Amino acid sequence: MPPYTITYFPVRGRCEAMRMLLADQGQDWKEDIVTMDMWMKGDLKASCLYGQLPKFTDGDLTLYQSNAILRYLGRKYGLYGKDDREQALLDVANDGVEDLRRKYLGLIYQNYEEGKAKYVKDLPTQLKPFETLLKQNQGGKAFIVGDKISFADYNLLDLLLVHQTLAPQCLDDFPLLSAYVARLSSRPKLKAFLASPQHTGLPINANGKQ
Ligand code: GTS
Repeated sequence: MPPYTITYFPVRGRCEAMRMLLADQGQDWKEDIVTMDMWMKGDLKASCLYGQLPKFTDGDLTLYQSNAILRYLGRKYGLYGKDDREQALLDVANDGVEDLRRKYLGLIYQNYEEGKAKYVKDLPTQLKPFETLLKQNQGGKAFIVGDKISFADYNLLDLLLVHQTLAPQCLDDFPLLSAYVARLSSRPKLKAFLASPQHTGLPINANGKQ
């Protein structure tokens, strides 16, 4: 039995970055899939700390909050920078990913039809900071921070992949981000995961919009 269980709805959503991290680090995990019917019964929601999923367990440790889970796995597998300075820069990057993820989720779940055109038009402004961060680290040839992959890289990669689904050309004017997506996606274990039914068989979002 793998030590980890991800309890979540049958979507990639806020869990795909942690799945990518685990797969790339050669770890197994169990999926505890919660359908909307199960969720609507209310018992599980009532038992969750913030009334929301994902829930993540590592043996007898239960965690909520997708970014806290990513950071936990980052610490556990040495994917959280080599010193205080790198950790701080990783937090800067990951908080930026969270900000854009919230905007993306707002579009998907609240404003897709009316808001998509403007969202896509404004996307270069939202993506530019990540191109800047990459450039600041070894001219963009490496990871978002430092010379080792981090929890924030998996989170950023997922965010960029979902945006490429939303707007396939969105990285065309960002050569460093384009190369970064290609480079990370071709890491052997990550590549195998991204091609597997575990990834391809799940919708990105729960309402069918992407
Ligand atoms: N800050 C939380 C995190 O990062 O884990 C947000 C979690 C969240 O919004 N969960 C949603 C949920 O449980 C599902 S999803 O948006 O992540 O897909 N919704 C059901 C509910 O009853 O609130």
